Amino acid sequence: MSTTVSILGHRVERREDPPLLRGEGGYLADLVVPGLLHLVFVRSPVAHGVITSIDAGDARSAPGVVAVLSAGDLGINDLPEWPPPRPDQPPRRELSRPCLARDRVRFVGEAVAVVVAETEAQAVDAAELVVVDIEPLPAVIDPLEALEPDAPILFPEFGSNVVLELGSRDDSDALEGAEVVVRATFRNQRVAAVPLEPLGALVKPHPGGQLECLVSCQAPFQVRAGIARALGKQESEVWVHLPAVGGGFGAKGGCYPEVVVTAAVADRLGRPVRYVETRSENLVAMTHGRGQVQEVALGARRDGTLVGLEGRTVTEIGAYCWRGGIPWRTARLMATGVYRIPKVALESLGVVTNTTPVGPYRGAGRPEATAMLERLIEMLAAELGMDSIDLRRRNFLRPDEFPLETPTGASYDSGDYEKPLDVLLEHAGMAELRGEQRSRRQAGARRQLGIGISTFVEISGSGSEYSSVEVERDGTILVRTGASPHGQGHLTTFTQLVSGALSVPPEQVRIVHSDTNEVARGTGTFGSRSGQLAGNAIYRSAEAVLAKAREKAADLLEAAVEDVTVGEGGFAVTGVPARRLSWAEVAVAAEPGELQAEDDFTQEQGTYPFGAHLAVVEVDTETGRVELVRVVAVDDCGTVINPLIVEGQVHGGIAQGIAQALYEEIRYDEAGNPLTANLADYEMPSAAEMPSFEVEETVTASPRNPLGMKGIGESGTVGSTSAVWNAVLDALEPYGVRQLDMPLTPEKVWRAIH
Ligand code: MCN
Repeated sequence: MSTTVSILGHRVERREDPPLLRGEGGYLADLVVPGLLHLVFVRSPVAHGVITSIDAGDARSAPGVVAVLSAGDLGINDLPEWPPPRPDQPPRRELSRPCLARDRVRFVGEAVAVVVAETEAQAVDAAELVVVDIEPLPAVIDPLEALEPDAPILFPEFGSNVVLELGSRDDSDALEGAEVVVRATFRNQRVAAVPLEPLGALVKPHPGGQLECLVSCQAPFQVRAGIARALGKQESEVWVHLPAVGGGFGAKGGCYPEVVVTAAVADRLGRPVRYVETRSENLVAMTHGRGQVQEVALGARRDGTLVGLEGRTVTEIGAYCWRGGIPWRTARLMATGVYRIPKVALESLGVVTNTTPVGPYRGAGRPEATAMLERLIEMLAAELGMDSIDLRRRNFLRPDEFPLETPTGASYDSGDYEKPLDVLLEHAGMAELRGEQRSRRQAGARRQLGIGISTFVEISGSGSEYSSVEVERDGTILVRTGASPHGQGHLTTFTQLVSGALSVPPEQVRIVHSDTNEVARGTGTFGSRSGQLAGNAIYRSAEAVLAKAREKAADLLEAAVEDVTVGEGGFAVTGVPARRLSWAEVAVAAEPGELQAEDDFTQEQGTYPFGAHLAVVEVDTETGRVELVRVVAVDDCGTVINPLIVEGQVHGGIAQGIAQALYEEIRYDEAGNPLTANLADYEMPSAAEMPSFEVEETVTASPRNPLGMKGIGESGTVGSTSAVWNAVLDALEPYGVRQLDMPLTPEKVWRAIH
């Protein structure tokens, strides 16, 4: 048996990995259920149109088919707009999202009908036989075109494609007093989350009416609420629990229409039903991320002091205002980043188009805001003839200014932005890098070097999370958490907290999660929240249980509480080594429920992790190909529970940031047909395209939670995307290229050079 581990800063190996590596994870598609029916969606091939008829006659008589159903058959309530534009505002009904299209389709891939059959192959074949007649309407794909007065309107009852709106560019003269102004239009392109396991649900109706829903998702309690609301049931009639989940990256956060339909079909047919998305469906049906046009200007005095930020951002919402508001709102919140920008006049619009709905994707607004700022800073430095690092330092918010409220309403907790930048520059060896760059430029080398920096702050961990810690009669410490891991290593870090707090070996700790029948309540895993919210809740529950158990042990040992110590093996009395009790002995003597504690740890304002990233690229000036040579990341997520897990999280985030900067882009043709609906057309990189990452950390505790933690799950994407973007544009500087949007594909780079 291994010994206990310290609560914080210990590089404990992930305890969740061995079963996954042995293939024993039990993903949704692998589950074997007797009598299982298979469900396949008939999806719209048209981006915008009116459904005139659905002919399911041939499909219904096809082999193995049990049912073919459309919106009218199932009568499911629509999914409300989420989140509403303002917390105090109710969702607008006219913008709600039907689970199956009723009269109109609004994007290619929208589910129109569902075929249920005895085997998956039969369902796929029968779905081909369903004839959906759609009278096409003009479609609008580009978010700027959707703003034009004569643009096709997606929701005529609402009357405008602008569904979200905050701020104004005319609020004040934000650039007043600026001696230098840089202006630019950036297109932060739309990308896909591409979790290795796509979306899926398996629903079993139980006698008595409860629906057991196994769902590949990030937030089982939200999914339970979503299914119950849509089917008009009580939440107690819906039981959501999760098999192993193969990634989500923000995009599995909500309750998808497909999941609701699967539940409705199982409920109606009284048989277990499974839906598993195909890879191509995943690229059109799962929410996309990013997608923001930024028309902005940054003004400064000649000495580099920033004066103001002015402009307009147009965020793509896709066809339905369903989770698109999350990145829209966060990008605005983080619009001033690590800098003191006294005046901001920013109009933030969210616009619907005939495309796949947009939602949170790792970073969800933070990488968009950082990319905008970090590019503007580089452009401004060039304009001022100033080193961009000096320009950053001159405008950083200072450690003694925290806590502070930014002009766009973010409430920063703590920060020391020079610290990671200093570590970064020392680690990277900037002088040598610049020297190497100079000599390649002088020699007119074919492979030019580019060095890109990004300094950033992001938001993590707002809201609350539930935990319960309980001692079972055999001494097992049973932890129940509302967090819902799908790759983040929670079993390891949460065990670490409990093992350290109670001085018990990790094997003695059992974590229960992702099950609405087993856990009293919960929020879920997204927004880099679980480490700090679930972690602090678990830590506080464990401390409370320890206090109760110590008192019980003192009673049993007939000693004063102050004399009872806890250590490996359980409880002992100071100075009397013979008087000892194990956790099990104390638990057996306790009343049921006596050794249990719950906590709902809440952080209204969240915490603000930050860092500095650097990328070095080689650009082949003859082919336009960009090769990433080095990535150095220095992140500050406050106190760290497990540096190994934190580094893993940073690695994953960096890879996705690089993917956006160099490779990935969701594209449509003018009629709204997806051009990137498979992994041959959508260029998702693999480990082969990545250099080995160099990762360092600094620690600036958050004052907002007992452990001093901030989040780390998304930082990698926030810092790396703009570091790589800046690096490529740095390499192209001698060619007079000032602006080039991501992804920096060979063709785009080559055209810019030539
Ligand atoms: N941690 C720590 N010390 C800290 C902060 C965190 O040891 N100071 C640990 C936590 O205990 C946890 C892990 O690091 O084990 C990540 O914690 P946190 O930053 O709180 O993020 P969440 O657990 O809330 O995970 C969500 C985050 C997000 S928003 C996305 S998107 C994302 C990510 O996690 N999606 C992922 N990482 C992912 N990793 C995998 N493998 N798959 C995904 O889909």
